[in-house]
Amino acid sequence: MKTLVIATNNEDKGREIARILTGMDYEVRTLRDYPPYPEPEENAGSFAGNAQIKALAAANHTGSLAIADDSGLVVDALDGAPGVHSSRFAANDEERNKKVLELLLNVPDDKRTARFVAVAAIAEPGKIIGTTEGKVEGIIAREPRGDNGFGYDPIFYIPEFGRTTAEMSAEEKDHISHRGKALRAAKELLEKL
Ligand code: ITT
Repeated sequence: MKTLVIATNNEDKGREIARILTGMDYEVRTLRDYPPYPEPEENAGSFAGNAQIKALAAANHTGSLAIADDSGLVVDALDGAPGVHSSRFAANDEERNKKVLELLLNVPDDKRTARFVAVAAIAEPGKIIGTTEGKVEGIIAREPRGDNGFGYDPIFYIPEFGRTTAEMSAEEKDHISHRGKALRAAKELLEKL
């Protein structure tokens, strides 16, 4: 059986990726199986570029096929921030959510549009095999709600569902999420290899 390495250091993300990729003909591993892992710098300035950097670094380090996801929250009223800087926008998830809510304090409901974006990249040593993208549209809530998920989920409200993504079950979120969409497309690519 071929090995597929999930290239993330974010355990919440890793869990979502492993869940969405289940049922494939690959032995799924993580970077924790290959210590010590020298993390590459994510300096491409785009989700696709960063996903490719991470996938390629992991494939080169492990000698196996690797899949990485670069993702983030894009807020229209903040000119796309936090965007590719989503994981570094403040010290921790709670502070990051607080910062977005404070920046949007005087922004009316109809201008609070945002989306989660994920790009998945698949690489083998020395070569990018493909990239796929997924998005989910929502608005930034007025206060955090819900305990599921991670990151910005408590402030990402989807009007159609009347809930934040932190108020959804894992299965519900996978079904509609940016990561679910990008990874299901990546799964199709992997199945053709
Ligand atoms: P790796 O680079 O090791 O994969 P990371 O957390 O640094 O881990 P990213 O650079 O892709 O990953 O940053 C993604 C950030 O965007 C993540 O830390 C969250 O703050 C946010 N984010 C991404 N997907 C999310 C989701 O499904 N729900 C909530 N927040 C999310």
